[in-house]
Amino acid sequence: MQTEITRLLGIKYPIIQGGMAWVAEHHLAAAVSEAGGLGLIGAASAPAEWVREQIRAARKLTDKPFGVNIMLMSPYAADVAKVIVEEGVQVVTTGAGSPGKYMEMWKEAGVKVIPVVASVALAKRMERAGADAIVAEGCESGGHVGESTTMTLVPQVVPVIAAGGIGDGRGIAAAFMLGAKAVQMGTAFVVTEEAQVHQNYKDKILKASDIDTRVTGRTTGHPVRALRNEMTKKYLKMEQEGAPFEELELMTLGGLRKAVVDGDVKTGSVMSGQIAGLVNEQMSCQALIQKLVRETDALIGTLNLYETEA
Ligand code: TUI
Repeated sequence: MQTEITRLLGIKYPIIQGGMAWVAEHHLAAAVSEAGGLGLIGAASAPAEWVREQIRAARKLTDKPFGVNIMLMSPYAADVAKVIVEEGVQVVTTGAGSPGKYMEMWKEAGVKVIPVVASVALAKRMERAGADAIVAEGCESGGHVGESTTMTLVPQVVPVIAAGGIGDGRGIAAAFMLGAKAVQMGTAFVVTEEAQVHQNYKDKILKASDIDTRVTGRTTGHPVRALRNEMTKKYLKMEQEGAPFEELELMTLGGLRKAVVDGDVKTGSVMSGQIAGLVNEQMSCQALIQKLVRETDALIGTLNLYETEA
């Protein structure tokens, strides 16, 4: 399954783990990289020194490449951007904004830059700015989402890393048919054994059906997809009634920690993609990646979709 993305990143399989806030810490990232994918540490809204410690801890668990995801709305984004260079991280992915102002520093340091985008326009801008690759993320994803679906977005950005709504080998094969050269998956990795996520959170994903996610914050400019619960119900009601922006924001941002760490899946924010309905089994990262590779290969292994000529 070698593609231009596996070669760029020096990984065995074209499978990248999403840089999920509170979820993507060093145990998960190292396990995914050890299993042949690309693990990511999600810097989210954490201080730069926490990110530095996470990078060093991941290095103790794997000598394979892993990356860091920067959430650009974080107040610490600029400091984290520097830590990435100082610690010699090979790959950075970015979310929730445009990484333009850090691009030069990273490129100079030889860091591979992969912005996550939700629109064709931003993908083109990032390509012009010197991005090494792009993740096109459809609105089936969990967390912060855009408007376009994976099915419509991916073929307009190729070659690309596809994200949003991918949960098994059929999804990966479909993404490759659309012109993707790798995939990024989040929800499927949340329920793995190595993910340091409260069991209540994992159980909610494992039990979810196809229609169980809601998007809050469409009116605040920060639409976030999460599994429906007391919080999403209250949020959507308050949003309809025109509650102030700050009050609404606090419910999702602070709520994610509550759900992931404390296991409060009633009033916390259980961010998840729509594919939760298909994610029904808890296993190790190694077992998951092996299953994905087997399934994908059985569907498209003979089609020669992996390699692209220059
Ligand atoms: O970033 C994500 N997903 C996320 S970030 C996150 S933390 C958070 N939690 C609550 C509210 C807000 C953030 C949870 N999930 N995915 C990548 C992604 N980036 N999807 C869409 C975008 C995006 C959005 C706007 C990229 C750029 C952008 O604006 C760019 C510009 O023009 O400045």
